[in-house]
Amino acid sequence: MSGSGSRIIVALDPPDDVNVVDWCLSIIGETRDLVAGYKIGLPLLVRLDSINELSLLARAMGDGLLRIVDLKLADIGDVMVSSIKPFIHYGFNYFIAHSFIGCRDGLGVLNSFLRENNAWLITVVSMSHRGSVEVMDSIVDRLLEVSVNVGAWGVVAPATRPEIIRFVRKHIGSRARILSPGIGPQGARPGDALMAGADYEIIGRMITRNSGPRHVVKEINKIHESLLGEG
Ligand code: BMP
Repeated sequence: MSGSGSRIIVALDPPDDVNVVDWCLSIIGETRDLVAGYKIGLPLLVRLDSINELSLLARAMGDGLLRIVDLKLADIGDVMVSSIKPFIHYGFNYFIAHSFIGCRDGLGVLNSFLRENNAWLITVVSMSHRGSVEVMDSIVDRLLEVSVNVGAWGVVAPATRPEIIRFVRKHIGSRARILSPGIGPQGARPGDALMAGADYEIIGRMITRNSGPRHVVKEINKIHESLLGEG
Protein backbone atom coordinates (compact mmCIF):
# COMPACT_ATOMS: atom_id res chain seq x y z
CA MET A 1 0.00 0.00 0.00
CA SER A 2 1.43 3.40 -0.92
CA GLY A 3 1.62 6.33 1.48
CA SER A 4 -1.46 7.96 -0.02
CA GLY A 5 -3.62 4.89 0.67
CA SER A 6 -2.17 4.09 4.07
CA ARG A 7 -4.25 4.50 7.23
CA ILE A 8 -1.22 4.86 9.50
CA ILE A 9 -0.28 8.07 11.29
CA VAL A 10 3.04 7.65 13.10
CA ALA A 11 3.32 9.27 16.55
CA LEU A 12 6.87 10.60 16.82
CA ASP A 13 7.37 10.41 20.60
CA PRO A 14 11.11 9.86 21.07
CA PRO A 15 12.77 7.56 23.62
CA ASP A 16 15.03 9.08 26.32
CA ASP A 17 18.46 8.35 24.95
CA VAL A 18 18.45 9.85 21.44
CA ASN A 19 19.07 13.06 19.58
CA VAL A 20 15.41 13.77 18.89
CA VAL A 21 15.82 15.45 15.51
CA ASP A 22 18.10 12.72 14.13
CA TRP A 23 15.74 10.10 15.53
CA CYS A 24 12.69 11.68 13.84
CA LEU A 25 14.50 12.20 10.54
CA SER A 26 15.58 8.58 10.51
CA ILE A 27 12.04 7.25 11.10
CA ILE A 28 10.52 9.70 8.62
CA GLY A 29 13.13 8.74 6.02
CA GLU A 30 12.36 5.05 6.46
CA THR A 31 8.57 5.31 6.40
CA ARG A 32 7.31 8.41 4.60
CA ASP A 33 6.39 6.66 1.34
CA LEU A 34 4.28 4.14 3.30
CA VAL A 35 2.24 6.20 5.79
CA ALA A 36 -0.54 8.80 5.78
CA GLY A 37 1.23 11.22 8.10
CA TYR A 38 3.02 11.99 11.33
CA LYS A 39 2.00 13.42 14.70
CA ILE A 40 4.37 15.39 16.90
CA GLY A 41 3.66 16.50 20.46
CA LEU A 42 5.14 17.61 23.74
CA PRO A 43 7.47 14.60 24.26
CA LEU A 44 9.36 15.78 21.17
CA LEU A 45 8.80 19.54 21.41
CA VAL A 46 10.21 19.99 24.91
CA ARG A 47 13.48 18.42 23.74
CA LEU A 48 14.11 20.53 20.63
CA ASP A 49 17.13 22.87 20.89
CA SER A 50 15.38 25.44 18.75
CA ILE A 51 11.93 25.83 17.30
CA ASN A 52 13.61 26.25 13.88
CA GLU A 53 14.22 22.50 13.93
CA LEU A 54 10.50 22.12 13.22
CA SER A 55 11.04 23.22 9.63
CA LEU A 56 13.53 20.39 9.08
CA LEU A 57 10.96 17.90 10.28
CA ALA A 58 8.05 19.35 8.30
CA ARG A 59 10.17 19.43 5.13
CA ALA A 60 11.28 15.82 5.66
CA MET A 61 7.64 14.74 5.99
CA GLY A 62 6.79 16.39 2.66
CA ASP A 63 3.73 18.10 1.27
CA GLY A 64 1.44 15.16 0.64
CA LEU A 65 1.31 13.90 4.23
CA LEU A 66 -0.68 14.90 7.32
CA ARG A 67 1.67 16.93 9.53
CA ILE A 68 -0.15 16.94 12.85
CA VAL A 69 0.76 18.96 15.94
CA ASP A 70 -0.72 17.44 19.09
CA LEU A 71 -0.70 20.00 21.90
CA LYS A 72 -4.19 18.95 23.03
CA LEU A 73 -5.01 22.63 23.21
CA ALA A 74 -7.59 23.69 25.80
CA ASP A 75 -7.46 27.47 26.18
CA ILE A 76 -9.26 30.59 25.03
CA GLY A 77 -9.28 31.03 21.27
CA ASP A 78 -6.77 33.91 21.01
CA VAL A 79 -4.20 32.07 23.13
CA MET A 80 -4.60 28.86 21.13
CA VAL A 81 -4.07 30.87 17.93
CA SER A 82 -0.84 32.44 19.20
CA SER A 83 0.37 29.01 20.38
CA ILE A 84 0.02 27.42 16.97
CA LYS A 85 1.24 30.27 14.71
CA PRO A 86 4.89 29.13 14.77
CA PHE A 87 3.89 25.60 13.76
CA ILE A 88 1.93 26.91 10.78
CA HIS A 89 4.92 29.05 9.85
CA TYR A 90 7.16 25.95 9.88
CA GLY A 91 4.81 23.89 7.73
CA PHE A 92 2.49 21.90 10.03
CA ASN A 93 -1.13 21.78 8.96
CA TYR A 94 -3.31 19.77 11.38
CA PHE A 95 -3.82 20.70 15.04
CA ILE A 96 -5.36 18.75 17.90
CA ALA A 97 -7.46 20.53 20.53
CA HIS A 98 -9.82 19.38 23.26
CA SER A 99 -13.50 19.69 22.41
CA PHE A 100 -14.68 20.32 25.99
CA ILE A 101 -13.72 24.00 25.79
CA GLY A 102 -16.58 24.65 23.35
CA CYS A 103 -16.93 26.78 20.21
CA ARG A 104 -17.65 30.35 21.25
CA ASP A 105 -14.42 32.33 21.85
CA GLY A 106 -12.70 28.95 21.91
CA LEU A 107 -12.59 26.38 19.14
CA GLY A 108 -14.53 28.68 16.80
CA VAL A 109 -11.72 31.24 16.89
CA LEU A 110 -9.08 28.56 16.47
CA ASN A 111 -10.85 26.91 13.55
CA SER A 112 -11.40 30.21 11.70
CA PHE A 113 -7.70 30.97 11.99
CA LEU A 114 -6.76 27.50 10.81
CA ARG A 115 -9.06 27.64 7.81
CA GLU A 116 -7.63 31.05 6.79
CA ASN A 117 -4.22 29.40 6.81
CA ASN A 118 -5.08 26.18 4.96
CA ALA A 119 -4.85 24.19 8.15
CA TRP A 120 -7.32 21.87 9.85
CA LEU A 121 -8.75 21.20 13.30
CA ILE A 122 -8.87 17.80 14.99
CA THR A 123 -10.74 17.57 18.30
CA VAL A 124 -10.48 15.00 21.09
CA VAL A 125 -13.83 13.43 22.02
CA SER A 126 -12.63 10.37 23.96
CA MET A 127 -9.23 9.06 25.00
CA SER A 128 -7.52 5.70 24.97
CA HIS A 129 -6.56 5.49 28.65
CA ARG A 130 -8.98 4.10 31.24
CA GLY A 131 -9.51 7.48 32.92
CA SER A 132 -11.44 8.64 29.87
CA VAL A 133 -14.52 6.80 31.17
CA GLU A 134 -14.45 8.88 34.37
CA VAL A 135 -15.59 12.08 32.63
CA MET A 136 -15.10 12.29 28.87
CA ASP A 137 -16.99 9.18 27.80
CA SER A 138 -20.09 10.16 29.77
CA ILE A 139 -20.39 13.36 27.71
CA VAL A 140 -19.07 12.05 24.41
CA ASP A 141 -22.33 12.97 22.65
CA ARG A 142 -21.89 16.63 23.70
CA LEU A 143 -18.21 16.63 22.77
CA LEU A 144 -19.21 15.35 19.35
CA GLU A 145 -21.84 18.05 19.02
CA VAL A 146 -19.19 20.71 19.70
CA SER A 147 -16.85 19.06 17.17
CA VAL A 148 -19.52 18.95 14.47
CA ASN A 149 -20.72 22.51 15.19
CA VAL A 150 -17.23 23.93 14.91
CA GLY A 151 -16.64 21.99 11.69
CA ALA A 152 -13.69 19.89 12.87
CA TRP A 153 -11.89 18.03 10.09
CA GLY A 154 -11.41 15.05 12.38
CA VAL A 155 -11.95 13.69 15.88
CA VAL A 156 -9.77 11.52 18.10
CA ALA A 157 -11.46 8.42 19.53
CA PRO A 158 -9.85 5.37 21.19
CA ALA A 159 -8.81 2.14 19.50
CA THR A 160 -8.92 0.63 22.99
CA ARG A 161 -12.72 1.03 23.14
CA PRO A 162 -14.12 0.23 19.68
CA GLU A 163 -17.68 0.73 20.96
CA ILE A 164 -16.88 4.44 21.34
CA ILE A 165 -15.60 4.56 17.75
CA ARG A 166 -18.82 2.92 16.55
CA PHE A 167 -20.86 5.46 18.52
CA VAL A 168 -18.82 8.35 17.11
CA ARG A 169 -19.15 7.08 13.54
CA LYS A 170 -22.89 6.61 13.93
CA HIS A 171 -23.31 10.20 15.12
CA ILE A 172 -20.95 12.07 12.83
CA GLY A 173 -21.49 10.00 9.68
CA SER A 174 -19.06 11.26 7.08
CA ARG A 175 -18.82 14.80 8.48
CA ALA A 176 -15.42 14.18 10.11
CA ARG A 177 -12.60 11.65 10.01
CA ILE A 178 -11.89 9.49 13.05
CA LEU A 179 -8.27 9.13 14.19
CA SER A 180 -7.62 6.39 16.74
CA PRO A 181 -4.67 5.88 19.08
CA GLY A 182 -4.19 2.99 21.50
CA ILE A 183 -2.61 0.30 19.34
CA GLY A 184 0.24 -1.90 20.54
CA PRO A 185 1.42 -1.14 24.10
CA GLN A 186 -2.00 0.32 25.02
CA GLY A 187 -3.73 -2.92 24.08
CA ALA A 188 -5.54 -2.62 20.75
CA ARG A 189 -4.42 -4.53 17.66
CA PRO A 190 -3.69 -2.94 14.27
CA GLY A 191 -6.97 -2.84 12.40
CA ASP A 192 -9.25 -2.87 15.48
CA ALA A 193 -10.07 0.83 15.13
CA LEU A 194 -10.51 0.71 11.35
CA MET A 195 -12.92 -2.21 11.70
CA ALA A 196 -14.97 -0.16 14.16
CA GLY A 197 -15.20 2.76 11.71
CA ALA A 198 -12.03 4.82 12.15
CA ASP A 199 -10.24 6.34 9.16
CA TYR A 200 -6.72 6.38 10.58
CA GLU A 201 -4.81 4.58 13.31
CA ILE A 202 -2.30 6.71 15.23
CA ILE A 203 0.56 4.37 16.09
CA GLY A 204 3.71 5.27 18.00
CA ARG A 205 5.87 2.83 19.92
CA MET A 206 4.82 -0.28 18.03
CA ILE A 207 6.52 1.28 15.00
CA THR A 208 9.11 3.65 16.44
CA ARG A 209 10.59 1.33 19.08
CA ASN A 210 10.99 -1.54 16.67
CA SER A 211 14.44 -2.00 15.13
CA GLY A 212 12.78 -2.15 11.69
CA PRO A 213 10.13 0.59 11.51
CA ARG A 214 9.75 0.22 7.74
CA HIS A 215 9.06 -3.48 8.04
CA VAL A 216 6.46 -2.96 10.79
CA VAL A 217 4.70 -0.26 8.79
CA LYS A 218 4.53 -2.58 5.77
CA GLU A 219 3.10 -5.37 7.94
CA ILE A 220 0.45 -3.08 9.44
CA ASN A 221 -0.48 -1.74 6.00
CA LYS A 222 -0.96 -5.36 4.88
CA ILE A 223 -3.22 -6.10 7.85
CA HIS A 224 -5.25 -2.96 7.10
CA GLU A 225 -5.55 -3.85 3.42
CA SER A 226 -6.74 -7.35 4.12
CA LEU A 227 -9.28 -6.22 6.74
CA LEU A 228 -10.64 -3.48 4.50
CA GLY A 229 -10.56 -5.62 1.39
CA GLU A 230 -8.26 -3.15 -0.39
CA GLY A 231 -5.06 -3.70 -2.26
P1 BMP B 1 1.59 4.73 21.29
O1 BMP B 1 1.09 4.08 19.99
O2 BMP B 1 3.07 4.69 21.43
O3 BMP B 1 0.85 4.25 22.50
O4 BMP B 1 1.30 6.31 21.14
C1 BMP B 1 0.01 6.81 21.05
C2 BMP B 1 0.04 8.28 20.69
O5 BMP B 1 -1.30 8.76 20.63
C3 BMP B 1 0.78 9.17 21.69
O6 BMP B 1 1.40 10.23 20.97
C4 BMP B 1 -0.34 9.76 22.55
O7 BMP B 1 -0.07 11.08 23.00
C5 BMP B 1 -1.50 9.81 21.57
N1 BMP B 1 -2.84 9.67 22.20
C6 BMP B 1 -3.18 8.54 22.91
O8 BMP B 1 -2.38 7.62 23.10
N2 BMP B 1 -4.44 8.45 23.42
C7 BMP B 1 -5.37 9.43 23.26
O9 BMP B 1 -6.49 9.28 23.71
C8 BMP B 1 -5.02 10.58 22.53
C9 BMP B 1 -3.75 10.68 22.00
O10 BMP B 1 -3.41 11.74 21.31
